[in-house]
Amino acid sequence: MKKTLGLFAAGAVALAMTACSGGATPAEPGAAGGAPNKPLDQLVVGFAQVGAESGWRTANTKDIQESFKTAGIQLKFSDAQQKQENQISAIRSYIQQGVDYIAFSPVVQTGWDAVLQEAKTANIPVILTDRAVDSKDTSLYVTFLGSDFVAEGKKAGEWVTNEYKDAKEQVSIVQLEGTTGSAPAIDRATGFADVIKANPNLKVVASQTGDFTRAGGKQVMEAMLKSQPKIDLVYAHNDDMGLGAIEAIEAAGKVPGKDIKIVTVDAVHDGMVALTEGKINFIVECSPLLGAQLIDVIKKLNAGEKVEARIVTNEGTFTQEQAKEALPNRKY
Ligand code: GZL
Ligand code: ZN
Repeated sequence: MKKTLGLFAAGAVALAMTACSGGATPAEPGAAGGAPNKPLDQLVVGFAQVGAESGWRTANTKDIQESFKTAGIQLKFSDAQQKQENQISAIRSYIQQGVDYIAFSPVVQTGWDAVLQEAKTANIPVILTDRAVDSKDTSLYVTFLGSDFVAEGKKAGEWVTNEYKDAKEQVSIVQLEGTTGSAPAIDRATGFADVIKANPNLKVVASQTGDFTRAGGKQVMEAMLKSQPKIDLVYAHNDDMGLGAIEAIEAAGKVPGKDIKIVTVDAVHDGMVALTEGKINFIVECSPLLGAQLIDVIKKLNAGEKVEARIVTNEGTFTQEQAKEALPNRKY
């Protein structure tokens, strides 16, 4: 009897050992790589934000900070001023501090594998919010929570195609691109081009990055107004560059929304105001309100529950009429 008990006990210990060595069933509390099942007020999350380049970004930051406050989860927050090296060093510092989770919006798609591997080695799950990375190894992050930027580009293309369906001559389009190498800039250009190629009259005569900022949009638009004999429409990858383009168009003595139509993406407050004023003609929404979904992912991981590998935010589009309706009760 004594011998059997001894064997049983040894077996149980061995089982427990494997359970704590990281290959654990997620529900095993405290197991490395498993679910910590910590009380929420003991969780610490490191967030490496892109910067404060646009109205979208500041709305996104505010929403994330408020969501963590409401959830009672500690947030360490950094602003990388749109520099990848700053985001990488912020992520490294969160690894050093041994946070429970790391979340970030990668300023560009490439160059993340090394630091994400360091987080994985340290058993710190990483959550991508807003923008994606092009890492082939999807085990480097738990989920990508954010918009479908190709779909956003397609929605902009559909409006333009419809607006000019009866055009008999070339419609000259200039494109103000977002940050070079960023997922939204790459995908919004792809989606747009995919749709407008159906009508050979629709031609992108110039395309340049304004880095998602008002100043960038204004500078690029000033140059394009000088270099392009004719511009019928501006497709700006975000409202802020569209607002900068409005300043340049007005300074050139033309009427934005009429002489030169404008289509943008985001639907932040100032963009929606310009849409109600007719200076922008159509806006494709990109929601910055990712905080609640990020908290939900963290709670699920903490409880050892499954999380979808891709969580797409739902968002719509706005005409001038719809903007007038929506503006009074928008959160940002
Ligand atoms: C899109 C986001 C983009 C916004 C810009 O999800 O990454 O970055 O469209 C922001 O306004 O700067
Ligand atoms: Zn206002």
